[in-house]
Amino acid sequence: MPAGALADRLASLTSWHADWSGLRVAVLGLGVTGFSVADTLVELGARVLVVTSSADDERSMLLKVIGADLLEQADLSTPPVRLVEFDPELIVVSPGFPPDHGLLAWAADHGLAVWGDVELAWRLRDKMGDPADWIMVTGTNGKTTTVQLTATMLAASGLRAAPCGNIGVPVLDAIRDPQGFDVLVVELSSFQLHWVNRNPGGELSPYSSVCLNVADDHIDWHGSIEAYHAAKAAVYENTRVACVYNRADPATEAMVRNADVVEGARAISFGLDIPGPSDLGIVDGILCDRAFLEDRHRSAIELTTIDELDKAGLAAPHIVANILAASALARSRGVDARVIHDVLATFRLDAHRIEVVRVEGGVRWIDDSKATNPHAADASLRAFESVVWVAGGLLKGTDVDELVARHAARLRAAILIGRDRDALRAAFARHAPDLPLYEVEANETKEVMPTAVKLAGEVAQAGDTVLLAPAAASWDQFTDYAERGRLFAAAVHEFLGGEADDESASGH
Ligand code: UMA
Repeated sequence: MPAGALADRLASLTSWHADWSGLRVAVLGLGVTGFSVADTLVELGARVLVVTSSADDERSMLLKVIGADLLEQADLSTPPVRLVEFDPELIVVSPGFPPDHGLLAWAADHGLAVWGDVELAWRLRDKMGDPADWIMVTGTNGKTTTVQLTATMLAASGLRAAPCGNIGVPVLDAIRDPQGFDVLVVELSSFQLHWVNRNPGGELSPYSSVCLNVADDHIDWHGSIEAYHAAKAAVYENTRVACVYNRADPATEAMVRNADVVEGARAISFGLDIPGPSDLGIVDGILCDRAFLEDRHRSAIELTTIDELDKAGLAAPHIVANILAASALARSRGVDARVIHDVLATFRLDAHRIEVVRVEGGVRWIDDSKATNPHAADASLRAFESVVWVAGGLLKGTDVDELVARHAARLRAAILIGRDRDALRAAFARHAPDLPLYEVEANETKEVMPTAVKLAGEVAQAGDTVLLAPAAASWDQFTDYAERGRLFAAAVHEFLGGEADDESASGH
């Protein structure tokens, strides 16, 4: 097909009911995303070749069953002959592929269109009839908690709502769900946002959107902090109703200011201080909405109180910020303040997010394995006064110097695990040369946590918190942050023996 005709065809593919038949699509990656893309496109009648450096047996087998082809080759730095011969008309890329990947460079050289799975899902969102509204959530930290809170609030108000995206459920699975939804709350990573709004016909237009915060993360993938910020900013483009931003993080406000939004969309801020009109915030320990009510210049609606959140283990400042953001999103879609109040009374954080593992002899053992970058570890450290800090892993190009400088005074000791420890060691030498610093040399995954916990247990004193908040990704030593957290908790119980003497303690 001539290039112009192909471009026209791709631009016209904006519906499940369009003609996708025979379209030759190379799908990059065979994780949850790649499989959902291949499965969808085969159902639509496209010809699909999945290209991946590795594939698990089950997905490879399922691909055969559905009728897609698989090209598995460890080194994909240059395009395999079979891919070139397949002569794809479109590439759909999984989020894990960095933009400078050899296959993407090849696609760019040949003028091939590249879509992410999120763009494909957007184009196909009318499968079950009236498309769901999309509420889009990004940010360096707090995405998953905010997405879960928002979806729970929407569902509690009677809407058919589901969380999806980076949270672990590909958006394509959500849009193909036979029951259909009124609202999808879509968690978007910077990897996914990098690929949106690049192709005619595929521009996303969220109902409401939020970037919770931006701090250094994934710089190795994006190539620079500027590119990472630019990807995050895309969340606000074409928003229809509310662009929610963090007034403590001016970068998020700037993103809203610079975004091209639909006429009538409002900018709504959240923060832990007193809210102005069009804001959500806190007055005398009461979480208030001054955005979604008639008389917002003179009054406010109460959502809940810090005391009530404390009872539910939700009072750490960064969690309160997530709650305000989620409330803004839910309120933008008409959820009653009373419903939000009731959801917050029973909501519980997921595992490995400032989770209390044990309180014994006055020492709290906390698993915040989900703190996979310095910004998350910063929020975590702020919630405690005297800390034995277990840190380290893969730093992904981020800078830990400021983090160490800021929190050195609250540390009793630090215990380093993981690969990228030079930067941490150097930061401690600069900012806390007298702090006891222990290094866990264990190479075996199962040795790491027992050694770290033993060192922590020996140095911790009554009143201290032993905090696993690594400021780093886990993949050098563990399958993921969940495994890292589980092994930490298991080591704590093993080290302390017996039953907890105070299970009721709250984390912060
Ligand atoms: N692959 C290659 N070459 C590469 C990279 C990957 O061949 O250079 C192949 C792998 O061999 C494998 C597949 O691609 O076959 C994996 O694809 P993927 O890494 O995109 O992972 P998925 O299983 O599709 O999961 C992705 C997200 N993963 C990443 O962004 C790395 C999941 O987020 C997300 O839940 C899922 O899509 C559904 O949307 C995970 C994550 O770690 C939880 N996200 C990062 C974060 O939250 O910080 C961004």
